[in-house]
Amino acid sequence: MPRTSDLYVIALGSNVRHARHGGPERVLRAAVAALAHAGLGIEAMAPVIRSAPLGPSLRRYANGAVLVRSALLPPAMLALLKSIEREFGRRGGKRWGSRVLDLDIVLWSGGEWRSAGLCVPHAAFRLRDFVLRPIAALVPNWRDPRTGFSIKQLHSRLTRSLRAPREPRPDA
Ligand code: PH2
Ligand code: MG
Ligand code: MG
Repeated sequence: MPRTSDLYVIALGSNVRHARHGGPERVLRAAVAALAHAGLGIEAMAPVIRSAPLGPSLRRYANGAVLVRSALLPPAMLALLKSIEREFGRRGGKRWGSRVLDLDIVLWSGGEWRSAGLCVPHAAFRLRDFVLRPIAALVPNWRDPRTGFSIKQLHSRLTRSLRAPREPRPDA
């Protein structure tokens, strides 16, 4: 069967204001418009959340996720996302440093993909609340091809483990 369209879950992040688009949440909305303009079918967008920075940056992030339809294979999708990041003024910069726009492929309906510089599902998405929370609002029943857990299950396992150290043990 020829490949007519695949689904992708793309995570969006921003913690730097853009001169024209405005603050991080506006950057994410402008980025979704740019994805549509580039020919991707926007099926749904998760509510944007604010999150504390993970890593050295001090500014809070806006994080979000979109479900998109496209016939592109993962390497072509990655190249498109990188070109949109550059369009928004993103330059190389420090690993995990502040960024005006970050677009990551998290999930692909084709399952797993590995090639130079690209790993789908995203290598760390199961450990990040700011990635899983928007995606759980978007596609709660999508199954992670690696673990077999649904996004909803991955998210509740993560938030349980994040909260666990503060919970008194029954026998404490
Ligand atoms: N992205 C990073 C590093 N740290 N922290 C938050 N809260 N949100 C992000 O999107 C994020 C981050 C590298 O991509
Ligand atoms: Mg990222
Ligand atoms: Mg990235």
